[in-house]
Amino acid sequence: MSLSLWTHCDAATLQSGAAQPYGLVPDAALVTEGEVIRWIGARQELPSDLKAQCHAEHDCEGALITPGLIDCHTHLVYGGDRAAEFEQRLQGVSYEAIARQGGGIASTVRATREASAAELERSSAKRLSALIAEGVTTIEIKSGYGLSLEHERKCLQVARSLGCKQAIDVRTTFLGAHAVPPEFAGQSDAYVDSLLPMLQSLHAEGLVDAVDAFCERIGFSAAQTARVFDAARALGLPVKLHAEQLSDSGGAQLAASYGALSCDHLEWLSLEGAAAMAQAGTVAVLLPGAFYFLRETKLPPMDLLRQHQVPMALSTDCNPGSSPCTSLLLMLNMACTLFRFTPEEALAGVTRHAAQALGLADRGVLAAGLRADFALWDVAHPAALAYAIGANPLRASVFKGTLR
Ligand code: DI6
Ligand code: FE
Repeated sequence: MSLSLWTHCDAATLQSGAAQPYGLVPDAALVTEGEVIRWIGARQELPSDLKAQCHAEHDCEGALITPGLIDCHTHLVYGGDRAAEFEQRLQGVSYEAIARQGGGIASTVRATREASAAELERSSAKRLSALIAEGVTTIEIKSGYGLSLEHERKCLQVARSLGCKQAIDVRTTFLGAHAVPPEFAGQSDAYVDSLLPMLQSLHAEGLVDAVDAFCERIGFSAAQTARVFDAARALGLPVKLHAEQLSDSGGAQLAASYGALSCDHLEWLSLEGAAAMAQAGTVAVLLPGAFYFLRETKLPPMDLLRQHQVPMALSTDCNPGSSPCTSLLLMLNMACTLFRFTPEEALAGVTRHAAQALGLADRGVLAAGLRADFALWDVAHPAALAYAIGANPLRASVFKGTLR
């Protein structure tokens, strides 16, 4: 396998416990071997025999290198949009009230069911391209707007297909327990019954990497969520949960008891919930786009999460209802301004901790032996990535060792 050398750069490795903030290595060198990082460190310490084996050399012209960004919570594949609902909300109708009137998620379910796979792929590919253009190399995509075997399958197949056609790694999550579809109106338990064989089929078809649910008073109860998680556990699939977004439903404790990879949203997280997550090693995925777009006022308990040393990830939550957002860089900025993340916490939130939220140990930091997914930025300091609003300083990105 041929080796490539990357020099004339500073590297923010994001390695945990590094002596320097951001794991920063000034004047770094990086050696890739195929899809993997073979060596990274200070250029002066690069072993000469390794350097001699490098067939290609890339001059990064002073760029800052970070791990490829990871968007660990998206609902990227959907039909239609909710611009009219946005107008309603601006006139004072709440997100929950719209959902109760049959709008909200249900309206996107209608549009998603009506769309062909090709149409869904076309609209989703545009959103995905916007994320890739900001250095995203891994994305999680949830189902949850199909809500029947046929339409959940269609959405998950579109997600897989996007991952085959674009230079990005797609991880899929089954979110059948997102809302009760119209054909099960008033029968949410019967709908949950139907999810169990649905999950089995989709998993057998290789379409599911993890399982999620919306545990909320306008979603599913803790008991219903537990049944979905039992089905996931029987199939050996990891779980994650939309928890405590609009109220404290005890979802975090429940998810932690299943060893969940992550709990997401968490504005209403309690002390007990945070302690349970810390104990289980569950990542907190915070979603400032949804907080902003729904004009929420209850902040996630950042100090509680820090005290319990719960790893914090950040994501776009890209979806048509609560976060129609395709900029992960904007989330860095919003996490700092709205949630009081430090820029270093924010960058760890879209790299190291986002990888952890997906259960992926082979990426999220720059280190020997890990995937050669990284981004080259036209910035002098990593804090600049969280600082700018609406700028895109990406110069290039590398996916599995190849410039894209
Ligand atoms: N919470 C969210 O923020 C998204 N899903 C969820 O369970 C929003 C989904 C939507 O409004 O379409
Ligand atoms: Fe979400």
